Amino acid sequence: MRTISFFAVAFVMIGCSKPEPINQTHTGRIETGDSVLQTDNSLYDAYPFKAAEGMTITATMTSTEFDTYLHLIDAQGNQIAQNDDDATMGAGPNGGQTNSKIVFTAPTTGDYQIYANAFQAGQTGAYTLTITTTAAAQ
Ligand SMILES: [Ca+2]
Ligand SMILES: [Ca+2]
Repeated sequence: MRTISFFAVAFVMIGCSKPEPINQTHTGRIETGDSVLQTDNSLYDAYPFKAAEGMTITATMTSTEFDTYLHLIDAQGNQIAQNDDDATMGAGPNGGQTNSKIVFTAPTTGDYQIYANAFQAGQTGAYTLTITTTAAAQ
């Protein structure tokens, strides 16, 4: 019985090795105590997810309270995409075009993170983040 259970678990793990597309919406706050970006001391929240090679990763971040910034991080901790302002994402604080969007094709199957970040140190406030992945083209 133990042997059968072991193989059943192994099969499930193999079946999960190719991530399914996701569609996630998060509301959060950039606030004191969040992670600090080493390059400019701005604050961020990290959102881990999985993607398969060839999937399109789309992330959007909007806020009416601060200037948003998005980073896409790979499994090795390298930044592979970033965006400050995307004019299609609507108005941020004071009507400025400060909201962010990343569209990127996953280079490998594995773990990724989106950093939901403020443009400058000291900026805080509420935001909405979406992360979607779409199946790789066949
Ligand atoms: Ca936070
Ligand atoms: Ca921005």
